[in-house]
Amino acid sequence: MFSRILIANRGEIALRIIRAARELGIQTVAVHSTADANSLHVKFADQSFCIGPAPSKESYLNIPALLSAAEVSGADAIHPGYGFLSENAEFAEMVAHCGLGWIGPRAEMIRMMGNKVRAKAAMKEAGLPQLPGSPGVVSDERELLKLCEKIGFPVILKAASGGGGRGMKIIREKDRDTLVQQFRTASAEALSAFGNGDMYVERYVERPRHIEIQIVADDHGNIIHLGERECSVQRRHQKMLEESPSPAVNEKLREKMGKVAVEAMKRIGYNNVGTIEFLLDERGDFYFMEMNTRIQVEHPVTEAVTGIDLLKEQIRLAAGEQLGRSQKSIQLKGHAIECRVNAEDPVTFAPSPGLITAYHAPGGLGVRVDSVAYEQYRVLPFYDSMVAKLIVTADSRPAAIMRMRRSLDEYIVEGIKTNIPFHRRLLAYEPFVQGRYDTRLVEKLLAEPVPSPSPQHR
Ligand code: MV4
Repeated sequence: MFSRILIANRGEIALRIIRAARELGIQTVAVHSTADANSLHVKFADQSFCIGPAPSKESYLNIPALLSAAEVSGADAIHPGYGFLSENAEFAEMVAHCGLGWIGPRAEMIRMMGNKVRAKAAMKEAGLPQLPGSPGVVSDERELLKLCEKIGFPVILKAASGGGGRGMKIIREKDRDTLVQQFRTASAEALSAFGNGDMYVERYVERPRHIEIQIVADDHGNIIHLGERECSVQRRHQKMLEESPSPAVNEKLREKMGKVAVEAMKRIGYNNVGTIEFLLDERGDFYFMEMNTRIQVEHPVTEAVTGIDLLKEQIRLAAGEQLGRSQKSIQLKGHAIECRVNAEDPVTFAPSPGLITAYHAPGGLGVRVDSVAYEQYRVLPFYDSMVAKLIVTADSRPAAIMRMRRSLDEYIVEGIKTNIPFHRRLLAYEPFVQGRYDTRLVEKLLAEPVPSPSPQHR
């Protein structure tokens, strides 16, 4: 087992990693930018190092500074958290070359999944169902036209190095000029955004749900899944709320998705934790979309329904320990919902960094708050605007919704704007309450007239 891990991250996930490490008896090393010097992840770690000024490029993305801190501190492994360098294969490789443990999958897995075309090809080979589409990169406009004829409209153009919805174009009908023009624009945009203009094409699924399967794998070939998370509640590809289980997935479908996911991971020799994203269409058919090779923001909903500490598992597995659980031992119990509480305007969604002047987090049975916020904490403009994850667990989905509503009502955050009022609306929105929704839910909600706030929320 590791004896000291360095956390190459900040905010709630850095704290979450510290908590897991402590429970495993592992010492922790925090790194921070000058702006984060007083943050809780620095206070709670056994050691800390300032690695640069506030901008991420000069601090949390500063590889030489991170590796130096690892060396000076005597750390024997690095946990990258999510975002920042968590899916940077070169960094994972350098960490390994320095003789340090990498708390994540092997660099080759990160590299494979980072290129969406390579990932699709590998996952097709490994048996995951896929939408009709280009077998690889679309080489030119002639090939694109031919492929679209075969696939049928609508189609979607995606960037090979994209992901998370960046660099996509939907083309609804067969029109040569539109197609060629959209292809050129998309490719040019991808080139400037990701340094790679490679594009691929797929049949476009209308009104899909985004369902992802959590994978846990050791270095000895043992692989299981921990069920699914429903991630369709998004705005502009930013997830706002996640739940597990998905209201759209029954036992039979879960078993089917889980089985093909685990089988595919066995075939490629995947290790550590990972998430396979699927599109689920209205007929109940599902298709591989992308794979994430990191611990995800929304991992707590899976922890809540499985009772498994995913971070402790991840660290243990990275140290070479056996999984020590069978698929049969995994039982989903109850229902969990996570709301991402962001420092942003609830109507315009513009970031709203600043000083929190009053703070009181909800509590009580079945309520978990993962956050580094407190009264007098300053939400910084340099980093993402998530200030807390509010996770509730209850016996059933209706009970979880009631618990989330009362938790949101208890949450006091003053001095900055937050999206808590948005979450209140969402938790009262009939399509959400019914569990009958798809990736357009937030758009539909935002098209409705804004209700006037109830007396206790003014
Ligand atoms: C799609 C799709 C429909 N058909 N692919 C968006 C994020 C990126 N990972 C893939 N995305 C989509 N790919 C096909 N063939 C619809 C989306 C999509 C979406 C997916 C998941 C969650 C929210 C979404 C919002 C809009 C579009």
